[in-house]
Amino acid sequence: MSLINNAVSTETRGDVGLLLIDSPPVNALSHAVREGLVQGAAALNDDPAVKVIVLACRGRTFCAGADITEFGKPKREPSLQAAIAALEASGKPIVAALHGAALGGGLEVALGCHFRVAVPSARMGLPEITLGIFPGAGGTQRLPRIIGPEKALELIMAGRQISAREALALGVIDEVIEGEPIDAGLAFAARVIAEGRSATAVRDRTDRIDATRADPSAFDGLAEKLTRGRSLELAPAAVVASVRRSFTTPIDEALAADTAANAELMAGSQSRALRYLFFAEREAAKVAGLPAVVVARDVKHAAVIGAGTMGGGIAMSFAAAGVPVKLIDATDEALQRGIERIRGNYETSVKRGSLAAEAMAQRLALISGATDRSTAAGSDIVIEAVFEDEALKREIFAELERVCAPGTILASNTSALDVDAIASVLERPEDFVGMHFFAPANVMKLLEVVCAAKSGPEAIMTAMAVGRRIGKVPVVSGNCDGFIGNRMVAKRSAQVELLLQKGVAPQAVDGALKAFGFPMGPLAINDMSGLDVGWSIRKRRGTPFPIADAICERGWLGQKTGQGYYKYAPDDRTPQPNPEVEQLIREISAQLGVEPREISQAEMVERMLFPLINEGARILEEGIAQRASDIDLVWINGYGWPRWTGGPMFYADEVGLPHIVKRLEDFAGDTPGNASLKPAALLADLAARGSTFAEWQKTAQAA
Ligand code: T1G
Repeated sequence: MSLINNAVSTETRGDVGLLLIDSPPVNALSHAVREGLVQGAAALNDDPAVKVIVLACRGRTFCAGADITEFGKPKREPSLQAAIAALEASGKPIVAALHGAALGGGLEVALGCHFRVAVPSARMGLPEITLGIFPGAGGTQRLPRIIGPEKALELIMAGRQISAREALALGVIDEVIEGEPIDAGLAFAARVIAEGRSATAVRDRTDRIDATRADPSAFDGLAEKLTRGRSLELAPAAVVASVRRSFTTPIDEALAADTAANAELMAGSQSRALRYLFFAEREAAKVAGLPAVVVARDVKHAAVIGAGTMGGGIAMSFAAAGVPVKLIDATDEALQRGIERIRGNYETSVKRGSLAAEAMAQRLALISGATDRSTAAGSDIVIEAVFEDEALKREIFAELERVCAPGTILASNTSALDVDAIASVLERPEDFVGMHFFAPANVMKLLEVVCAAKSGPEAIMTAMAVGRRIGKVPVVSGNCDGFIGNRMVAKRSAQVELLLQKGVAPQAVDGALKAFGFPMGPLAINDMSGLDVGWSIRKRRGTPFPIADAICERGWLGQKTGQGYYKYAPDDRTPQPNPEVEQLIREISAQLGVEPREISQAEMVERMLFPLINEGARILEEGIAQRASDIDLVWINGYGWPRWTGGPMFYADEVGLPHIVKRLEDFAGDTPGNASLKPAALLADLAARGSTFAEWQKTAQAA
């Protein structure tokens, strides 16, 4: 073996040369790897004994793509495009032998090789769009040349990963190989030599793009469909433009255009935000302050208490991850209703084509039902999801503790109660933790793992691990009213009510946040969830909202009653303007003596978002959230905050904290006595020092 550098080596095995990347953890295409590929390929080309070259990787995966930590830093040659061009120009055919994940630049490297083979467990994809960029190292030019522009566009726009089997069917790879990937790659190379197989470089193929070049109408239609509703994001349009170049523009010209377009995206704030979130998700898995060697408990069986919408959604999440789950409700009737609701949800998915009929059967088989809580014994985790009644929850946990063995994780899905009060009935509070799912629980990715004062490290780590296993993004939260997300949303709700009082129509309020990138406005969401939910909380807290309360008093509770802030036609969930509500708003504003005035969309956005960011700062001060980036994940995964703006705290840094402080002070001026508009000490301090939440987080982590 001869080392090219610390990341790449070469070897010869008879007449096959091996070009090997070994750069843990994921063989990302750092400068050393790129340079090693160019020099290694040249060395093996110079070796007269070598007829065919195998490119493979050591460790758990082929190559996870460009090194994301190098983005935004000065570029060093060879670029990834240049390294791939060197492989493609190799006089001796190169076989890429894939295992683990071949993603982004990793797959682009493989597309520059002359043959691609993969072990059955390998996955491949071009996920760049999730980072706000596109596969600019030739992925948008070469993939269309082997699978056609339409299929390539679909994969790249979705950033979807495919299995080796699907890759073979599409023509992305030449063969699925069995066994240890390097050996199997070498064996394939030996056959290439024995059979005298020749290969055409992908760049020279036109057979799969000719049809689209002659008639691009199918491509155009698909592009229109896939970019619909995504006009605020920069990357989707850039993907379309680049894939279009694959059949309209000579490849070298297209590659040069790709470099320029991608550099612009990479330097922009959307890509910066999306890269930040990539690392934020990995960071969130780490829980500060726990002993170094905490091991999550193994979860083989789960139980959910309460077969309502929430409990059913949680059970569906476990079933989707292949974990057997028992759904428990007090009466047979409630249980059957719950199971029927689950079946109905699955049937809708099958009808829509998003779930295979066999998968539905498999998932239903994993969900069993019971009416006796003692049958939760034997589960490794029990999640309580009954309605918000503290006495009932205490009774349930006292019983669960009696019937379940020590070490069983006992979790509450409460969103509104004090987790310490619930845990106070337990003899083993260390096994207890809050697990706050978001509706619909089978779809929404956010999971707040709420630590009660006595929650043990293992309970916390198990909740985090099981959350990830069932496809959620778990974020640790301390115990406070509303935890992270709902505590912040309450500040936005108060401002929404004030905007209505100032005479802004519901559709204008919602329109402002939709223009910012939220998929739905807060009032349409309230109508969907039912306005009585917030009404009862306000009554309990003694915090009336004159307009919201007046709407509820008239029995207009949202979609379920045919009207709320909006009107709904029968069997139609589209919000329509509601003249009666607009009239009511005018009357109440007049009673309150509020002078109606025009408020720009930009001001509405600031009025709704800055107080929520301010509350985020308090949440950080109090240690309720571990880090600013955790708050961002809460909003992105649970509240529809547009990913490409990075979440509230990242966005605040981008806007500039001094501006936020100033605007909060302006708003406090027209609503005197509103304590939540007073800048949080942390926000005021960072703004005064010209600092950011990101810097604060870095310092806090270093300490
Ligand atoms: N660059 C740098 N670090 C990376 C990385 C990457 N591409 N991928 C992963 N890591 C780090 C990660 O932060 C973590 O670090 C550790 O590796 C293990 O990752 C021109 C420009 C490969 C499926 O988007 O999807 O190519 O936290 O915890 O669950 O077209 O990592 O341990 O310190 O996720 O086994 C496109 C990103 C790049 C793939 C493995 N590529 N990676 O998952 O481990 S853009 C991607 C993944 C591009 C070109 C463009 C996953 C994985 P730490 P992990 P895992």
